[in-house]
Amino acid sequence: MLKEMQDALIAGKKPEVESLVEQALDAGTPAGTILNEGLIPGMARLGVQFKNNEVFIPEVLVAARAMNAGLAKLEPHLAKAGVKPRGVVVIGTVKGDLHDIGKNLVAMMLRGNGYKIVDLGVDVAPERYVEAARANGAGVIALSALLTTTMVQMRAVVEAVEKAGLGVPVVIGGAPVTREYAGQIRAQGYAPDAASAVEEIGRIVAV
Ligand code: B1M
Repeated sequence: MLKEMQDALIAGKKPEVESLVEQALDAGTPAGTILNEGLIPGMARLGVQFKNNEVFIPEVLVAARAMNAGLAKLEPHLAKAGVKPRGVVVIGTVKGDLHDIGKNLVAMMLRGNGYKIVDLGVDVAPERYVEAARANGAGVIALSALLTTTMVQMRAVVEAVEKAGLGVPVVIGGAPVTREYAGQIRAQGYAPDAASAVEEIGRIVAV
C-alpha cells in the first residue's frame, strides 16, 4: 500500500493519496511509517525525476498538493494527546522561496509536541518574522529554505532579530542548510529533519 501511495503522490492524485493514507491508518499502520516509508520517499522519487527533467513544475506542484493533503490526514495521528503548551514558535519559508512541504511537516510535528505555531507561510520577509515574534511572544523563530539561492535570506532574518533586540533564538533547516552554516550566520539552532527540529527546539527552550 505504501508503494501505491508513492505512485499516487508522484502522479498528483490527491483523492487517491488521501484515501490510501486513511486505508493505511485503518489497517493499523503507524502514522510515522506512513510518513517515512510512504509520503516522504514518494516526494524524494519525484525530486530525482524533477532533477533529471523527467517531470516539470506543473506536475511537481500537483504532487505537492497531494502531499500536503496526505500530511493533513496524518496530522491528528502524529499529534500527541494532552500535551501542555510548550511555547510559541513562529515558522515560515524565507523570502523568495515557495517550498512549503518541509516547513509544514516541521510545523505539524511541533504542534503535535505541544507548541503553539504561528505559520507565516512562504516567501516571508525578515521583518515579518520579527513582527510576528514580537506580537505572539514567540520563544523560537524557525526558518525553512530549500534553495541555495534563498538560504542567504536566513542571515538577513538573524540580523533583523539582532537589530530589533528581540533576543529570540533562530533555528534553521531545509535541504541545502547545514549546522556549519547555522554557525556562520549566528543562528542558535539547526535541524536536518522534522523530528530533529522538535528535539533541537526542545533543547533551546529548556535553556
Ligand atoms: Co523545487 N527545487 N524549485 N519546487 N523542489 C528542489 C528543492 C530542488 C532540489 C530540485 C532539484 O533540482 N533536484 C531544486 C533546488 C536546487 C538548489 O537550490 N539546491 C529546486 C528548484 C531549482 C526549484 C525552482 C528554482 C525550479 C525552477 O523554477 N526552475 C523553483 C523555485 C521556486 C521558488 O521557491 N522560488 C522550484 C519550484 C518548486 C515547486 C513550486 C514546483 C515545488 C514546491 C511546491 C511546494 O512546496 N508547495 C517544488 C518541489 C516540490 C521540489 C522538490 C521536488 C521536493 C521538495 C520537498 O517538498 N521535499 C525538491 C527536490 C527534493 O527535495 N528532492 C525541489 C519533501 C520535504 C518533506 O522535504 O522540504 O527537504 P524538505 O524538508 C525536510 C528537511 O529539509 C527539513 O525537514 C523536512 C522534513 O524532514 N526541513 C526543516 C525543512 N525545513 C525545515 C525547517 C526547520 C527544520 C528542518 O526549521 C527549524
